[in-house]
Amino acid sequence: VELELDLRHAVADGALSVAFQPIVDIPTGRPAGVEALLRWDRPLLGPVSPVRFVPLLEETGLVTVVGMQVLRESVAQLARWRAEGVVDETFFMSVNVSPRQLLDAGFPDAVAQVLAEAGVEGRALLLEITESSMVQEDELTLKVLYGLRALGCGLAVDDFGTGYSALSYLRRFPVTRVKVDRSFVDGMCEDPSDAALVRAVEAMSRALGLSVTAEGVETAEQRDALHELGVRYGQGWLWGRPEPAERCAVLLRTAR
Ligand code: G
Ligand code: G
Ligand code: NA
Ligand code: MN
Repeated sequence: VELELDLRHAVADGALSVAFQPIVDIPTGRPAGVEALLRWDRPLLGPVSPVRFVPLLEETGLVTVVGMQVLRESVAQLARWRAEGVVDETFFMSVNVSPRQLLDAGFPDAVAQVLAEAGVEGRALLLEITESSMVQEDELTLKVLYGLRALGCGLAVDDFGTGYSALSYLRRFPVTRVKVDRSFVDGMCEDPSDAALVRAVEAMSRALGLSVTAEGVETAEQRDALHELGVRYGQGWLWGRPEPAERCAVLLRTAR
């Protein structure tokens, strides 16, 4: 309860920030995009994990307001990086979207407005949705997702393989990418069944025309194993941690 109060103040004071983590094209080793990740650093008390405060944002409904702030800030950051020559037009910004945001029929229009304000095309924006957004086979969610696709935005299924994983939703929902959960990447060099799962997700995605990003890549051995399996994109500490925009930009400039 105390945390919730602090969070309300943090939101009101604009005390939440956004960190950026590179998503790398594995064959070339070059950053292809970044994921925007919300951060909350409490004065005196230090950082609070999003695993704790994102659910609070969702329960309180604050996630719709904060979600739009993250989106606006991230798209504006992409426009700045383009203007500064840090990234090119193909570089994408990936932003997390909570199930609740997808139940707002006005969300695609709001996204369109954010993009227009920054002068960024929809195809440069990737929205990460969770499997839980798709278990409720909600007409409204579907309509919103199609609205986002109509803007040119990509749709990635986050933490793929950890949720309900009804594969039929990959057919029903207009997704363009899956993000293989880091628990599978973690074990893939030791546990043959984890490697088999990553291989299967890659093959299935290829057949369906979906891109794949592997999350939580920490070692060169994991990167090489992913490369061998044909996984195109990777994200993880091997290439960079989530960092404030200025620090991330240094990494993007040097890794180009
Ligand atoms: O990397 P990290 O520990 O920061 O992220 C933990 C979780 O918080 C992830 O599942 C991530 O999807 C979620 N998260 C981070 N930023 C956002 C955000 O802006 N919106 C939503 N809805 N979830 C986020
Ligand atoms: O949205 P999502 O649940 O995918 O959020 C990504 C989470 O994974 C964030 O909490 C981020 O800090 C974390 N993360 C990113 N790269 C790595 C990594 O290489 N190792 C570990 N352990 N965590 C990572
Ligand atoms: Na994510
Ligand atoms: Mn994830």
